[in-house]
Amino acid sequence: MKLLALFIVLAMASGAVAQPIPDYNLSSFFIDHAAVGASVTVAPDGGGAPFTEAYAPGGGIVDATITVQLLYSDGSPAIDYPGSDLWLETTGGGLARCSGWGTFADGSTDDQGMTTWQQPKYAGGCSVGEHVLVMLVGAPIAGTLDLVFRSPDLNGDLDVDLTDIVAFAQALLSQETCADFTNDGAVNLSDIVIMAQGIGAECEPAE
Ligand SMILES: [Ca+2]
Ligand SMILES: [Ca+2]
Repeated sequence: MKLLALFIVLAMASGAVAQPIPDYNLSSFFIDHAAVGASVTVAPDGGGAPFTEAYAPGGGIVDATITVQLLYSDGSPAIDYPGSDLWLETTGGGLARCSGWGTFADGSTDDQGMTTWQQPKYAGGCSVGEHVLVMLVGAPIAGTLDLVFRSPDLNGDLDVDLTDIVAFAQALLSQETCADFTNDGAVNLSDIVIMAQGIGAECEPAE
């Protein structure tokens, strides 16, 4: 018995008593209907916009907050589940995430098993033509979202430098949609402003 007690104490101390993984099919995620097709601006240093300030197709600001609800296989909510076990990816890999933590959920789940993506994420690249996946401990929860990410880090190497400025200049001429940060169908002055704000950004975790 003493040995068992010791084992339990050690297991608790080392955090080895892991929470079970929520159900990948019962768990779900959504965005507001008005945010379908919206574009979220991201930068590697977190200098992009919050999801509440996404650009609707055709232009205009829309709230594209992603909400996820984690449920266990018995239907009960996964409460206080760590946000660092949840992150965003896109189906074609166009969203480049700062290693490991760039697109984590904003925080742990609440008493309904819910948490959100609302704060600016640490990412780059372009996911036009792709769909968003919500990853749970390395595998996707069933479903996808029709939401895109655009970034001044046009080539997705998580550093906004001269290469991206050259790519943006070319996109201005060719009207390449990845540089249409404002999602209004044209690469023009408002996109240049966003591009300029992003110059120099690289992956830096928040304090
Ligand atoms: Ca880059
Ligand atoms: Ca634009």
